[in-house]
Amino acid sequence: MISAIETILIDIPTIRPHKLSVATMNTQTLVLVKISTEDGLVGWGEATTIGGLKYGDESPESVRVNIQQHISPLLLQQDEKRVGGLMNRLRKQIRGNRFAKCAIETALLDINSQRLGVPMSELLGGRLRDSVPVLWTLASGDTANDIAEAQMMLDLRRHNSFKLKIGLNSIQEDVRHVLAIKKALGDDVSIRVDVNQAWSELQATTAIAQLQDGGIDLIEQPLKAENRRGMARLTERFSVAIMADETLNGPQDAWDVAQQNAADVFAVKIAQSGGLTQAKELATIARLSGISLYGGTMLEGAIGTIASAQLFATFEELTFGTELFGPLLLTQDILTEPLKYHDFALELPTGKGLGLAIDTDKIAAWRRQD
Ligand code: MUC
Ligand code: MG
Repeated sequence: MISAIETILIDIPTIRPHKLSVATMNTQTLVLVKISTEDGLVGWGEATTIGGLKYGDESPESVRVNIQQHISPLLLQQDEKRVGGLMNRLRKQIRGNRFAKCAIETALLDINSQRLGVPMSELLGGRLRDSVPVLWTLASGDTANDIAEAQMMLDLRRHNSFKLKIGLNSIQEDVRHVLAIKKALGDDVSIRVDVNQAWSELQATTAIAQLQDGGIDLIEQPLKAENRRGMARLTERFSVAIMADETLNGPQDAWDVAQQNAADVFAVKIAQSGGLTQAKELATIARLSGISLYGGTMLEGAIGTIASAQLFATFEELTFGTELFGPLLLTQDILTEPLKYHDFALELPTGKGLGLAIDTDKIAAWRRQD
């Protein structure tokens, strides 16, 4: 039986300002959900987002209040083993709140896989790989700093693909910035861009032509999430891969994007999809539609990152790798043993459940007190 559900907020400074077209992040607020059972098991989930309400429509504070006031009463004293039934109940009685639902589902799956003594990936269809490739996002806002940062990551053998956050400056400045980095890092390094919806279709057409000529590998969400017909026109027009991100807020969106040929690649995000099961449905829709996969992030800490990795490890096709570097952007982590990033990849834990060594003392000391 579920005996307690707690939502914990922790504000952690980033290692440097992280500049997106929608927000500059100097701190990240981890939104952690802890579910306890009457027989003493504890499961963790995460509902972290980016930039308060600047990126998504749930804030850390709204997740906490909605879990407390509306979601917990539907779950307390229920059998935690009935994950599908409980999530179905939430989907029927709670509109939206995909991040909150994802955190709850993750914590329930954590408990159930611990009880079975298997890694969470085994409850998600089964692990097909023991690590996932991880890129790094260059978003310092300065070309020379970004090149130095990339060079350091290459030397450390931590990342050999880079995503550049653009859309804040003029098209000319952005294209110059991206192509200077591509030139400095050379042909063997994959460079992608994420525009976070900042361009009009006309701007996108001009910029993508130049980025494609310059050898850029992937263009992420260039247009507004609502403009799928525009995304379809770009996908048709250019050979460089066009990726859908903010437009994918669950399986129905994935289906519509696939039907409209509005992307070559899906960025699958567990929270944006409304949970691990729905994120898996996105991947199935992609597979059946000939769309490639990329494992996305909301720059979560260790819990959301490893929950995502547990799912992405069940994907046979993961052509564009993942961006599960969230914990590396933070100055502190909540584990007693750090995650294993090496050889341009994140190693999947082999332990039961999420497989993380969570430091509850740190969480108790750092949690927001209000
Ligand atoms: C996004 O839009 O993909 C992922 C990496 C990063 O730097 O920002 C995010 C969100
Ligand atoms: Mg994105």
